Amino acid sequence: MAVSTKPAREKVVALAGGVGGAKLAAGLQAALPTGCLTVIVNTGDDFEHWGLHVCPDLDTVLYNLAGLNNPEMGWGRQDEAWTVLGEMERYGGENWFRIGDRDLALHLRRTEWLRMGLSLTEVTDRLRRLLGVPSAILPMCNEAVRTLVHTEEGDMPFQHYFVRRRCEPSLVDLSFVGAESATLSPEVRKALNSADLVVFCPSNPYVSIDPILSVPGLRDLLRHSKTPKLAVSPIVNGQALKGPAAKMMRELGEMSSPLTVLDHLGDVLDGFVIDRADAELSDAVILPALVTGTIMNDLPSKERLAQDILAFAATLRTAPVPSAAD
Ligand code: FO1
Repeated sequence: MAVSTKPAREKVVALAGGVGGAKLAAGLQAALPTGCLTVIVNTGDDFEHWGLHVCPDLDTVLYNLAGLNNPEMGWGRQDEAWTVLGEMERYGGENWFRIGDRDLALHLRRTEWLRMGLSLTEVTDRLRRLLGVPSAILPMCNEAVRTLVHTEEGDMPFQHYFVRRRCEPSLVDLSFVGAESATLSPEVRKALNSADLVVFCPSNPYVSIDPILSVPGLRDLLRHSKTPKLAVSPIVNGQALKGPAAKMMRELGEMSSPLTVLDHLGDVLDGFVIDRADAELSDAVILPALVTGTIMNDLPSKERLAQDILAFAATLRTAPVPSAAD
């Protein structure tokens, strides 16, 4: 009889932004029994383009968990075609944000369902079922929360800063417009309340994780929960695994280091995962630390990191609770 290497049916919630978050989510999905993973995804990057409701991080997670992601670009669909983008250029349509033909079908359907009155949570669940994804994917909330980037050149909506301006303008601050009126959806609340482990994926702390934590009640729920919560550093050897996190840290006057990530998120964490390249920092990590390989190039490396994280979390559960005198 074959012996399963998959762990017991513990429920894991992953908090994720785009590419780095989606990679670890795929590893967790592979490492866990079917249906045990819920991914709560940043929607601060969402915007309207060509009249369509675009949710870049939700789609990056969706495509990764469906095995349909484009590994070269990091975002969008594999085997993509660009006929519509070319035709849009012919008609003077905006072409700085590239929506491929296959991806376009998803955007049309999502926009149609939202206009019919479905919530973003319901639409996302329909899409993931249609793509055969066994894990739950939840937007951080149903209301519009939009990341606004304050730069030395003025304020910019997130995608204008990130894609149109290639993150070139120097960052001054960020705000999450609409966050004060957002609410915890019943699905997000239930997932967090019933989780056996919460994993902060190696996503940008400022523009992927902070918007999620900006949903009123979410940070407090995590802070007061007894469930182990750990984060994987998106900074390795002073560089971001992907995207502008290291540049942003420097522009905000911080060191581009895993310790800056820890400092930023530490109040909600019980453990921290850093790469072997940063092993010498482990003594400076004030929480229980796991030093392991965090670079994910293929499914085996994603699944290996997920297994390391699950084993580390088990040690956090059995560790004696420090007394106030410690
Ligand atoms: N990122 C780019 O750098 N250029 C693009 O043209 C682009 C198009 C795009 C279309 C659909 C989608 O879901 C994502 C897309 N992204 C693109 C990625 C995305 O905007 C960013 O990676 C995230 O918002 C940051 O996580």
